[in-house]
Amino acid sequence: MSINVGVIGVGMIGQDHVRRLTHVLSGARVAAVTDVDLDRARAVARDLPGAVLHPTGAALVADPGVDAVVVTSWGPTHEEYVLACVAAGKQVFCEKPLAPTRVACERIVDAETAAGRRLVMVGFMRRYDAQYRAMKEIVAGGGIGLPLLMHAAHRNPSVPDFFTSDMIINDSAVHDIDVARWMFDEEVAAVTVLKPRTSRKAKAGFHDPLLVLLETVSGVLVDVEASVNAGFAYDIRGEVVCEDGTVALSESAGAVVKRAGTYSGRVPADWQERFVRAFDAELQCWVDAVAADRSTGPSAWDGYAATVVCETGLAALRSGAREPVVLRERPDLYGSAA
Ligand code: NAD
Ligand code: ISE
Repeated sequence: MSINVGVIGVGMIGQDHVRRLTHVLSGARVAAVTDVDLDRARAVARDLPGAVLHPTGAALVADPGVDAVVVTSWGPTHEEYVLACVAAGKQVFCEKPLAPTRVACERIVDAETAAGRRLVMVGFMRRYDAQYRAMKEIVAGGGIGLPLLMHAAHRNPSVPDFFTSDMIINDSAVHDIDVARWMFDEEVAAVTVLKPRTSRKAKAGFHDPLLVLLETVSGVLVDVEASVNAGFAYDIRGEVVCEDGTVALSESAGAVVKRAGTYSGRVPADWQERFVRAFDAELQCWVDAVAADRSTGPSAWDGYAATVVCETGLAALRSGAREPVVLRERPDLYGSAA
């Protein structure tokens, strides 16, 4: 049986998820779409046999022909749609961020807790990347001792004009924040943000790059270099330093060329290229879970915790000080591990 998915927000990643649901994954079809830009939604619907074009997200969620919903609209609009799905008892895959503020995420956590079952999955796709998974398996296996540190870099080649300085933390580094919580199965306890010399390529008023220092509850330190004008490519790095060894992401080029006394390989152009398989795997996992009527993946709590760490990071950026992360009590619904 194929599940009928409704997609709210068919911009860049929304269209990419429509493509993978339609042509790459199994067990789902896109049955309905909407967007505030209705012309855009109409154009997407035209290529989807039998898909319904809805005038609003609320109408799409209420459609009895929609079994589950993908939310890929702008971050500040996620809360409304996720809450509508929870109220309707429909599973929802929400792209990051779950919502951009702590209070909005708390409203979602409260609604889901009151519903008594997990219906929300947040799109932290790095958890489905083969390299990050291999790294986590080695750390969790304990063969190289307890983790002490993680070095990470998140280098974007460039960003669009609408990108703000704060987005370096809450749009880009949010992925590294989720990785830190997931890699070590614990919450982030404090954040410090350091400002190296600013790149000449940064817009006026931007601090780029930033060095975001996360401290986990047990004392693992994670340093994240977050750059959005790296220029050369999309370069994602990670290395966990343990007591008896280290484990690092490998280069993602499929092949290394040796020529004229040099060796070289491709660095991905953008996040779509670097994480294409991870996006496929995360959405297939969600489709399979919806079909089996169970929950999976990064939860609303994970979305909440990541947003709180981002807010704390922005406070640290402004204060220049080490800022403690204050989370509310974790509801039983979400288990105990981060
Ligand atoms: P986008 O601007 O290309 O697309 C967003 C779409 O949502 C647009 O078509 C817009 O018209 C529509 N929209 C806005 N408000 C709406 C509303 N109230 N109701 C319905 N539609 C609405 O943006 P994007 O790059 O596709 O990003 C969308 C979301 O996906 C963001 O939350 C972003 O952070 C996230 N994202 C995640 C990743 C990742 O790596 N996981 C990558 C890119 C984007
Ligand atoms: C984008 O929104 C993403 O989520 C990408 O994964 C990230 O690398 C990029 O910096 C963000 O702008």
